[in-house]
Amino acid sequence: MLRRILLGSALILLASRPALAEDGSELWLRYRKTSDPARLAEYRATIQSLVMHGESPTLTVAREEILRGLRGILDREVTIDTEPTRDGFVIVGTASNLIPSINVARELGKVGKEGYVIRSITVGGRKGTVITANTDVGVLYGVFAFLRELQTSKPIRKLAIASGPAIQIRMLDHWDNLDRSVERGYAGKALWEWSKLPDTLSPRYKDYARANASIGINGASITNVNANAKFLTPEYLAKSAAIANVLRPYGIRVYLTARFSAPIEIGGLKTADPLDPAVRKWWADKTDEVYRFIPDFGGYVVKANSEGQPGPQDYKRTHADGANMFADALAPHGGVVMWRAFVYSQDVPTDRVKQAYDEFKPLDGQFRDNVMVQVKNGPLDFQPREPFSPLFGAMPKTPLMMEFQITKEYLGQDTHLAYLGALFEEVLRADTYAKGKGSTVAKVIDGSLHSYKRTGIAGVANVGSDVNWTGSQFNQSNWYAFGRLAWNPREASRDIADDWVRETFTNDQAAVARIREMMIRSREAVVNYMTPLGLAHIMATGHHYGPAPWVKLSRPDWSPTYYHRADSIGIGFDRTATGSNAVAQYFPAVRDRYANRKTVPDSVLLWFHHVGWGEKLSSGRTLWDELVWRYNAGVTSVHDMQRTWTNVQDNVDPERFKEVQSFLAIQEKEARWWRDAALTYFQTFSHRPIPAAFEQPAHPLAYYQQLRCPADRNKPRCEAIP
Ligand code: GCW
Repeated sequence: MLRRILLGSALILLASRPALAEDGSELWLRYRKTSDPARLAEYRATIQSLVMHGESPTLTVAREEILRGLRGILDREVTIDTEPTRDGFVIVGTASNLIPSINVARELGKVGKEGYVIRSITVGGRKGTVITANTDVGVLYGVFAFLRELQTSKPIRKLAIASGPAIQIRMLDHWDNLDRSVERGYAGKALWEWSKLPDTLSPRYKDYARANASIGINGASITNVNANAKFLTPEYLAKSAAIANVLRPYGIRVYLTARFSAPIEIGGLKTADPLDPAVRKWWADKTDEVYRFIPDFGGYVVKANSEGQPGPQDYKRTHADGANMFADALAPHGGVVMWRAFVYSQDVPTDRVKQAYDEFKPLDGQFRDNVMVQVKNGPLDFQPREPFSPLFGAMPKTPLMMEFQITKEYLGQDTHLAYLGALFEEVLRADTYAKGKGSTVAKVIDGSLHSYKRTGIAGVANVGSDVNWTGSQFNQSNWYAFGRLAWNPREASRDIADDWVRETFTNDQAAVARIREMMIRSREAVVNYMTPLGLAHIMATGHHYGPAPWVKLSRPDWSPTYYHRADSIGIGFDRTATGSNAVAQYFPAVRDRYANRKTVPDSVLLWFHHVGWGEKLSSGRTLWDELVWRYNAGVTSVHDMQRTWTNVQDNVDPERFKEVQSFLAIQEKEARWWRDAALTYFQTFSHRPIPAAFEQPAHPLAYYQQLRCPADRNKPRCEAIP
């Protein structure tokens, strides 16, 4: 009887204890108990004690992290030892903190300053594991890598891992404003609580740092490139310094965006001319001041003479004059300036996609050696698909950084599931032929092609104040994939997705495979239902969310009609010699492949060619039929994604399952909206029917043209979409 009463109350207790909220806030650092019993037994036998010497802020957080991770994964505490005196020791530290009998000098010689070595070893007859590196931050990265092995349920009895980053600067660019709005942010407000800083530090700063360090990110530009000079005032430098203090132990340096006209706006000068001595002195003094606040400040990110931002051309100076001014101010402190190549102007009569190359290529060799030129992955603007920017490979004397956009401005933003690992990989593996076959974009970025002394890669951040950090559960995977590829640009996006799914959702083999394959195909799905066959920039004006291929603005370079050029003959932008000849900016092998209708891949066909509606493509279908086919394939892919997700229901917690499911429902509706809006519009030119085998658009064109979809996710969406 007593037993029954006790049992009963235990049950009540259990039922009333709130379940651990699976809201996505833990990202991929969930550290849940290993689910496979055999694996758990292996881990418990192999990891019994922690031996960790050495003191530093970075080693402290490394210790904190490994204990936290092991506690969760093993579901028990590990013993802290001073010596590896029992089987199952894990010894962690830089070589100088280890014991002399562990010799890993040879491996450490290969992994560089930030790399790590994880190896199964025997010391004095005791079996254990060593996690070591040349620096403290390398140790931290090693700890995260070890925890990843455990979280992904890998065997750990015979570890022999050695890894170092291929790229030096691996950073996130936040487009965060002073009022906590985020340009192109779809995850709530900015992380940085400017009004409460520097006195109050949100605990999220530290979790942000942990997440970044876990994937090797070592820089954060914390302010918008559409910059506000106020960020450079002492009041705000103190706030940035407070953030830098939290990020520092995690190996992350802070960068700031510099508004070119700051000397006028906050310095009281009459000019911002980069060759004016007073202006140069102002920046030198300002930079000294920044370093007094943030001694390891990384440098400036600058958007100049782009989309209305001030810049050196306002004073008839070149981008090199502008960049070099900052470089000179930063050089005494070891900082770098990241000068963005995202420039175009409606006053320049050429094709917008040619302008960055035309502007920057002639400047190769004119930049100081602490200038890096930051180039978007494609020549236009973060579209679902673009060919790689022709600048990659074209500036052998100037270190070019890659700029990817993790926040999916043009790929469905918060709600649509699109795994960008596939996009990043496609660009990194693209062959520029700058020095013959095999001259991939990755080799430009990692410096190996042109022996750049500095190397870097930036991702426009998708994080914000939302509980799940990124606006959706799956958007987390894009942050993750960016970091992993920044560390190793040759890694397969499929493997990265596999790890992410295991760390984030489940280690169940079948479920992992299903979710991973869904992710791999998701980006192409978006390409198909938004901009198939090399179409681009046919999104609605301003917010860039829904379709609006019919829009014609007074600025052609912002107009969808400028980009698709549909007419009674066909569709597409002729960028060959008979058109804008943008294709000539590529090295001959690439140029010839793209310029030739017989060899250009369908994926970029309409980017380079104006193609007749009735022309036959490689599929045997006419262009029009192919367009219809692709738009429908996009919708079908979303149906497949919905089915896949339903199939993994048992492997995913109900909270996140539901959230993803409801977003997929939005995506399905909106994929059809995209398809029907685009096809009914393009049909006004092609005058061809949508083959009967396909679902016919539910409404006439006029209906789609009057739909409005607000950019703000908190406002009602396009509810009327069928
Ligand atoms: O993609 C476009 C965006 C702008 C952005 C700009 C840029 C920060 O629509 O919002 O401004 O690119 O990269 O500078």
